[in-house]
Amino acid sequence: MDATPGLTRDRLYGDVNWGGRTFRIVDTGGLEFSSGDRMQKAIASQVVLAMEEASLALFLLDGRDGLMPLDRQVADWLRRLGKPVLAVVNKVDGEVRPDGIYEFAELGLGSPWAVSGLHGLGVGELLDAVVKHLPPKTPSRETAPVAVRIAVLGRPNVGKSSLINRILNQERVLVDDRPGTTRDPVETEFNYKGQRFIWIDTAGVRARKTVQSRVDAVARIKALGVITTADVCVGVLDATVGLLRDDLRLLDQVITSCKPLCLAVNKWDLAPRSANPRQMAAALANRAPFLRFSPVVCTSAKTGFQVLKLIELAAGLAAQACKRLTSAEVRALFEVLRNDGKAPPGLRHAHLIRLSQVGSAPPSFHLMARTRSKFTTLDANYVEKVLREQGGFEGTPVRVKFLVKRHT
Ligand SMILES: Nc1nc2c(ncn2[C@@H]2O[C@H](COP(=O)(O)OP(=O)(O)OP(=O)(O)O)[C@@H](O)[C@H]2O)c(=O)[nH]1
Ligand SMILES: [Mg+2]
Repeated sequence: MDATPGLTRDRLYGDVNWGGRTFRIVDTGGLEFSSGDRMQKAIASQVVLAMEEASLALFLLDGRDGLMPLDRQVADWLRRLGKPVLAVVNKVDGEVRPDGIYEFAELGLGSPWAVSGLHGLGVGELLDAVVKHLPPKTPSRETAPVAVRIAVLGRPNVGKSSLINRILNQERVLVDDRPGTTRDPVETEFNYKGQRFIWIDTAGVRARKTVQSRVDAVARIKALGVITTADVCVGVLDATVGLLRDDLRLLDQVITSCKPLCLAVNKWDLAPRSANPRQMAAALANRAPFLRFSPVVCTSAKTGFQVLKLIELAAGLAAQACKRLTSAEVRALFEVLRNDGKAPPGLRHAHLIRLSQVGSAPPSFHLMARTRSKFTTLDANYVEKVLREQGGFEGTPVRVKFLVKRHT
């Protein structure tokens, strides 16, 4: 049995509870340094942004490739950002280059930490090291009621800034009818029904291919960077335009970042009279199945239609994502998974022995079996569906990791 919070597939990120501390691991874009390429610089600027807020950096290296010349460049560059850096060598799984990690000591970042994302090996030791580098605990910060951070994302000109203005009922954010008005994410704090919120208005995001200027590229990276710091994301669409490929790319980014998402179909005042919100929601889910868990609300920043509903929806999703089930609730879900005759074969044939919730925001679960069974995507989707629908996580991405109990 192992405990590997925040670790899915071969990536480390998310909120982690470890050694009595709670901290967030942010996954940045992959870094490459090549001949002054504009987009690579933009990716580097995303890392700089992430580092401004970070207490330390984990520099992930590929243990199968060994030390590459680029790694030295990146190590030097990271060191110059002035925060502690730990070298983490990933995908070391015993069979491949068992001693290969030591060459990474040459980076001058201290002894490298070997982990296997796939097997969860070495993760506990790494997290112990992370905790040692965290700033001293400030009780007030970790226990104070935190504001819900809501990132508002969408293509240019869909009405993101107007929505926020309408919500606040004041002209706090610049509104203009030219696309590309908002450049930097703008944070606005307010209270609604006793809850603190921070609304983050972002620049309209276009597909990377159509991004022309460096200013646009940086605005795009900043908008996407906001996703990782948000508790919940609002994807704004234009009712008169519908769902475009640019929207899909952006929304997919939210889902792969495991953030709860709700959709605002804005400019509803301009929709044809025959348009119907329920049909709209169904059409969106049909067009993009990955959106089928995301609640949809049709809004108008112009008339104020449903904008408070949007806040309530976002607040509800944020609360859902942080929810911890009681052990009785987890046991009840486990009984459903174990006894459901309709479950896919991988699950039905596995000797399931336990389900546990190992984290929240995103809700993360470990499902343990006695024997190694062939779990497929079908099984994973099924488990996620049961947890989402019966565990009360309807609008939230849920993570599940299958574990096999080791024989002792
Ligand atoms: N009719 C109507 N017009 C709207 C609505 N929401 C926004 N608009 C108009 O759409 C235009 C763009 O609005 P913005 O709020 O600046 O759009 P944005 O998404 O913030 O744009 P960028 O910051 O460029 O990404 C403005 O002319 C708004 O007045 C709405 O609900 N109904
Ligand atoms: Mg704007």
